[in-house]
Amino acid sequence: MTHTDDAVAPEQEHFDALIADDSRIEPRDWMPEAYRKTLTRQISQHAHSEIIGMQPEANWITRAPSLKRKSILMAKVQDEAGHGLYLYSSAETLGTPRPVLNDQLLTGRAKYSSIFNYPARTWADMGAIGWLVDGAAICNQVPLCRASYGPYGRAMVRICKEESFHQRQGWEILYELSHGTDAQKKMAQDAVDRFYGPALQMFGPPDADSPNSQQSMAWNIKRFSNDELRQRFVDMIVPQAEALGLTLPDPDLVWNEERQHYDYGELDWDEFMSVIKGRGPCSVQRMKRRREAHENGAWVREAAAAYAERQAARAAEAANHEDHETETAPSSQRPAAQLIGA
Ligand code: FAQ
Repeated sequence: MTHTDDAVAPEQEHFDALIADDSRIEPRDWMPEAYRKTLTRQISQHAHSEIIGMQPEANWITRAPSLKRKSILMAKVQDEAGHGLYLYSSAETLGTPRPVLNDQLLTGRAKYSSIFNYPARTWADMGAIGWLVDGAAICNQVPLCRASYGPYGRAMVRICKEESFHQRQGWEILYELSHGTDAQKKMAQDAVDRFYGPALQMFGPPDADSPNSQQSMAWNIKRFSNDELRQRFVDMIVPQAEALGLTLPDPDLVWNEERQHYDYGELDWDEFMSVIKGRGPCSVQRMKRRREAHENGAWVREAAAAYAERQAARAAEAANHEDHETETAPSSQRPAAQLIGA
């Protein structure tokens, strides 16, 4: 079917009406190619972030200070793997198979969150990651539960519930340390000092330098701009830092009575750009580890594929056998549907 230039195709009209109505787009609905592409990009990069994001914390599983801490951290890292899987599944419903998405990550064509290119140096970093990184993730992701694309929004509901637990466990680690010995308090403060700026950068570049935001907001994928969410996060963590007895490393952080928000200092956007281009402190190490893990997992994928193939062959054989039996059975034993030719 062709359409004149000024006529809106009926499928586009239907899509626009769903968006205007704040309804959901589902995988079988028609959608503009640019919408599909933007979602595939955002959801898959989010999935890659969850998978790469397992590394800084996984490094601390063997060094956790107690059995209880070890099992909590292990559960958290497993949750991140689960988030990656829901998100890859959600991205696949848009038509790009997972091996292709994975290849985009392994060949460096797809991004993952800047935050995971920073090292986790001490046990207190597990606290700072939980409190600040998961805290920023929640701030950013709660609005995504209402994303216009159904499978993404639904995946985010479950992810956000788990992220809330993650943030609480980070807070609790920092609380214990900040109320412990002088050395423990110093370790907690040092972790917060290192993670504060990078956590604020997780929300993406300032609005004026965010090429995707406007269109993503018009499509009800993003509900708030990068700066709006960053501000919400700063307003949330200032009183939390006070409750922890820790400070945030920003001399320009001050309550603005007029705006009813905290003002905060300029972030290092040159560093951010350098990190997202693959030049972060741990970028090379993170990608190397991911490629190794992928190679080491080849036998699992092969075994799973062989098993699925065998199951499918067995199912086909059983179906053939059943057809043969029903065809040769006396009519009194054949299923009713077959007798009436349905
Ligand atoms: N890092 O135009 P915008 C987590 C890229 S999960 C790297 O503003 P957009 C859980 C952006 O992709 C954390 N790249 O882009 C956890 C774009 O490049 P492209 C991940 C970034 O998409 C906790 C370019 O810059 N969360 O933490 C970043 O409208 C603990 C221009 O930017 C999500 O992915 C960045 N920080 O907004 C796991 C949430 N920011 O693709 C383990 C879903 C921007 O055109 C342990 N995603 N870029 O080449 C989003 O909400 C959005 O995609 C934004 C970026 C807000 C991240």
